[in-house]
Amino acid sequence: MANSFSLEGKVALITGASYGIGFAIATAMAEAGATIVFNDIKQELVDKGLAAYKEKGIEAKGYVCDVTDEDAVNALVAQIEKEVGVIDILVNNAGIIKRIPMIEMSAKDFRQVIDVDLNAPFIVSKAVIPSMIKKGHGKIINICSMMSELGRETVSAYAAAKGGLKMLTRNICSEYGQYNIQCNGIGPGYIVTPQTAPLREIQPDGSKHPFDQFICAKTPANRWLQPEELGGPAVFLASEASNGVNGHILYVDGGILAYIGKQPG
Ligand code: NAP
Ligand code: GCO
Repeated sequence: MANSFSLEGKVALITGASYGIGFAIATAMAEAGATIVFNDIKQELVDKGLAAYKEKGIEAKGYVCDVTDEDAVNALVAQIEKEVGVIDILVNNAGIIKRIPMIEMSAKDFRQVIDVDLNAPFIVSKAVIPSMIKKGHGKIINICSMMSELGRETVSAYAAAKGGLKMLTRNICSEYGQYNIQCNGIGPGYIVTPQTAPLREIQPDGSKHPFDQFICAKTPANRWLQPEELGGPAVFLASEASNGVNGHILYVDGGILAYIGKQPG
């Protein structure tokens, strides 16, 4: 059974993985035996990521690539296949959020979030699937969100993208499952990363950010999750242990979606 969780001999591309959730998932996959390849949008971030992986004893390969640029993504995949090998595991992790009330949000801002969080997973998946078909197997993991299921104020573009990503996950499953390609999602709850730092800022009076208090009250364990807590679920969905799982969104949220929330007082 242990071998079915092994990623030995597998090449994993994790997008936007210089730090944050992508870095944590890549680290876990490396510990399971995968060869790690990642990209980021700026060379300085790729260099920062390479140093961080090296510190953990991981010889990752890093490339500069904007995942919204289809030509750049196709060139990246070709370069990886030439320099490292065919991509067995793709994690569509790169993402942005803009927290703006919908009627104050420009169409440009809305489109930018959709571009990174939904169009890019389409572009990168489209680039890697042909070689997965030729190889006879593949794993695609889309990083979804609580906002794949729930809305909240100021995140209309992000929720629309992550809701769409849930359905793209199901559609890749439907179209390519016949080629032994499994496409699933991970839906993280509220994770301690730079993306959520503004929601956890200590207030001038030294108190916790109201949103921080809100999320703790919505989480049965009364805490935010750490990026490392996504590693095991990601290794599972990247391994042969999950070959029977397809089109599924695995929520790693500490129970938020199951819980009405702690009563005040
Ligand atoms: P993060 O700290 O903001 O990291 C996002 C990464 O994506 C950064 O390395 C960023 O690079 C990269 N990126 C952004 N746009 C890119 C582009 N066009 N091309 C290539 N790379 C790009 O975010 P995170 O918290 O680790 O989140 C990672 C994923 O998990 C995202 O999809 C996010 O929506 C999702 N998620 C996060 C949480 C959470 O609570 N943190 C919960 C659920 C889902 P730059 O630094 O150069 O922008
Ligand atoms: C927000 C947060 C969330 C998290 C995550 C929750 O503003 O509500 O940024 O969107 O990033 O997606 O699963």
